[in-house]
Amino acid sequence: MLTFQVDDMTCGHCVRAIKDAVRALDADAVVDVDLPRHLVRVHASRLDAPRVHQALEQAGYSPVHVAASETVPAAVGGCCACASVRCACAD
Ligand SMILES: [Cu+2]
Repeated sequence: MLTFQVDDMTCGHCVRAIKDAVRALDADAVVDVDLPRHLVRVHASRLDAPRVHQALEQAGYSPVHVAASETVPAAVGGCCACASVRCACAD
């Protein structure tokens, strides 16, 4: 499993764009997104971290690869910056 912290993933639109970017590399990839914590987990045996990182960058995001053993801090600060789509972390 590859885990990325993507702090500029802020809403459902971003989630879809990120999933699409990963699945463009590997149609069988499973992408779990934890939007409140800005985490993207990719389950794909055919992909490695640099390829996923590059795809997310090309989709317009700033991913940081997180080693599996690292604990990820809880999301800091406010909520979604996208006004057009309802943010999943608003509840
Ligand atoms: Cu967004």
